[in-house]
Amino acid sequence: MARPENDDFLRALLREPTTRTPVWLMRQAGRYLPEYCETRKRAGSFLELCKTPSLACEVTLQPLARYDLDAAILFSDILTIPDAMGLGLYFSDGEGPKFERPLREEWAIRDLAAPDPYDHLRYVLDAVAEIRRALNNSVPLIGFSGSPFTLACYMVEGGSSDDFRTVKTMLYDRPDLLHRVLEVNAEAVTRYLNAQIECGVQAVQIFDTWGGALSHAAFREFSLAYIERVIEGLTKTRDGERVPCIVFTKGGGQWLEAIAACGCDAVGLDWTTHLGEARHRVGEKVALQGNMDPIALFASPEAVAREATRVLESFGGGMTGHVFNLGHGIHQHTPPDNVAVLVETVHRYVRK
Ligand code: 1CP
Repeated sequence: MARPENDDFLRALLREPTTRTPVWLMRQAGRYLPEYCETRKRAGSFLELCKTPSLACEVTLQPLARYDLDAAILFSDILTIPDAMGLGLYFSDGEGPKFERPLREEWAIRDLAAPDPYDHLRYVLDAVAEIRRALNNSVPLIGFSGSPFTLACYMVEGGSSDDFRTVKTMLYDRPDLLHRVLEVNAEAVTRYLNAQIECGVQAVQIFDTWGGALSHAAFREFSLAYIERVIEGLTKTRDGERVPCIVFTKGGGQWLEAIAACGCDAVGLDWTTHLGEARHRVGEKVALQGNMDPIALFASPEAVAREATRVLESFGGGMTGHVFNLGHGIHQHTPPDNVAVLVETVHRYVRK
């Protein structure tokens, strides 16, 4: 299988020259798009949307129909893995994701097992195949998973949390139990990403959304070590092409060198790190992805263009290896027209 017609995103991840800076946006399909809200209503719920491949395919393509984006990202959620493990994922209105059976008891942790993605997560793999057919090799498709630790946060807390009190208490009181959860999660994530790769995704991103909530010492032991283990087990090439892996740890800027050494091809950065300084810190080791503050998209179109240009300039000239993105997912109340301004600004920019 040849590379897609527009392969700027893959080229940038591999630090090959590109004609323009490629751009995609974390959570680019979602509630800020009226057409997404319409499809979600038709699906009945967010989970039904995820579990119906034709609808997941439809919403994956929606942002690409509106904007000249350089990659598509599979429409799904990181919580499909714990759902497949039997924790009972549900969404209560306005409260975000929840689990019917959070992982608290020692016996439940001993019983936890990595699901077979071809069985319990078949709907995700079917969506991948359908999206690849629909994209018709125009742009690459990104697959993803949560990091073992970020998944454990939701599994042990039973939902979102402000302070991660339950999972961190386990970390300090019973590190053996948390390590056991993380081992199973690492196995589950590895199998899941490899299945996505086998079914057609051309790059993968590991979302370590909550790694930045850990102490300096705990980050390596409880998050990065398991990301490393996942990457070790990943399929590196498919049909003769490298399948690049991006690691995004929100709040991970201070650990950049360590993250860059975990075996990934690119590191995603939030908006608190200077791209040019990050580039000097990692040298030729990895590409960088990021890192505009998603809230900047609420400002005037002129301010959006100015901020995007500032981010592009901060990466610096004379080097390849920048994928433009936001520093975290796009906010649900973002004005859609400002996203068009952002994408055009990035594509028109000529690197000095
Ligand atoms: O009501 C709705 O429509 C649900 C909102 C929603 C959407 C659009 C959720 C629930 N998940 C998603 C899709 C999603 N989630 C995607 C695909 C969309 C795309 O990128 O185009 C991806 C990549 C995710 C990943 C995800 N889910 C993360 C990691 C990324 C991040 O933003 O940090 C996390 C932490 C989740 C958990 C989750 N799922 C949904 C919500 C609202 C949350 C966050 C809960 C929290 O704040 O703790």
